Amino acid sequence: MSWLDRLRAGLSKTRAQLSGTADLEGDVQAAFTRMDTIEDLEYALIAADVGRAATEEIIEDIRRIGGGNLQDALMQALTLQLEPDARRAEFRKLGFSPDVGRGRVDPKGHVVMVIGVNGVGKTTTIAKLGQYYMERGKSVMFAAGDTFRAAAGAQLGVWGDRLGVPVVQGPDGGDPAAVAFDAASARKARGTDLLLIDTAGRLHNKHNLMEELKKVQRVVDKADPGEPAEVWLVLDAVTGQNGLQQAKKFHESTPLTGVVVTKLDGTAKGGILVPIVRELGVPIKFIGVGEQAGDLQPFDSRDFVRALFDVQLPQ
Ligand SMILES: Nc1nc2c(ncn2[C@@H]2O[C@H](COP(=O)(O)OP(=O)(O)O)[C@@H](O)[C@H]2O)c(=O)[nH]1
Ligand SMILES: [Mg+2]
Repeated sequence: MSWLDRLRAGLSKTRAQLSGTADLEGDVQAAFTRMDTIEDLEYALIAADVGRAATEEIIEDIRRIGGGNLQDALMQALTLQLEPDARRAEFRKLGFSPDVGRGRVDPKGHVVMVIGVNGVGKTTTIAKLGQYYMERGKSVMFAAGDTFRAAAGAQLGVWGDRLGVPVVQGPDGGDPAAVAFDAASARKARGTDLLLIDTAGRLHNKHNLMEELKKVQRVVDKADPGEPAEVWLVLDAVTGQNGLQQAKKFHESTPLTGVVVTKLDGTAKGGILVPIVRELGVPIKFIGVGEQAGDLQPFDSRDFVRALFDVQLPQ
């Protein structure tokens, strides 16, 4: 299966939800004369977790586009919502350029710290990212910074063996900052291109997860000044608005440079990407559409929207 087929398959639940609720076959003018089409569309977007504010803007943008096929207009308006604020304003002013939404996923620097609550897919995503960057010629290391859950280090170790990626481990229950420090020092000494640091998603009450993540960040900066240049939050699309609220808390304490949204294959609420972009103001770097190492796609708003509507992509 090509990456595009995987993406299309992964988004099938959200697609079924949208096209099953709203009739997108007609043209824009007709839709605005028979308001029930627009109401169905609003309902479908909200049911897909796009959110009210974005839904209103989407309808406004479709009105602004003013003619042509309704699905085409919806696709343009949705693509716009998946762009960060500044770019969105620019595109509204200048029109829909063909270059809207091209993803850029090369990390700045050499260290990416991966954070998020338990079960969202952090460890799996690190494995997928390792494969992705190795396929593109980068050397990769992992750090097993989730020392709280006994199985977490072993899980990353298995992925490391499978992919041929060295994994820096600490003792179970040990200090994650110590593992991160050792890994960042080793990465620098070896000149490895990329270190991906796994972290805990939950701790005993007496510890504070947010404080610990900050500490991991500080010691990495001590071992290798300026790193981690990237902090990516992994968010499970199935948790929808809940996940978004958690993401905001993480962002307040450990400013994020990117988001990876996982499990888009398991939900009809793929529209959650819109409030993630709007409310977090952080770019989505990758999306996960399955459990295999290849089920990770760099996020590209245009490809995403086209795959969502099963429209053929140009090469
Ligand atoms: N369907 C699906 N499952 C995923 C995806 N990403 C991760 N998972 C699964 O989610 C579960 C938890 O993943 P894990 O990496 O251990 O989460 P962590 O606790 O955040 O490290 C595992 O069973 C993964 O296989 C995805 O994109 N789609
Ligand atoms: Mg894990």
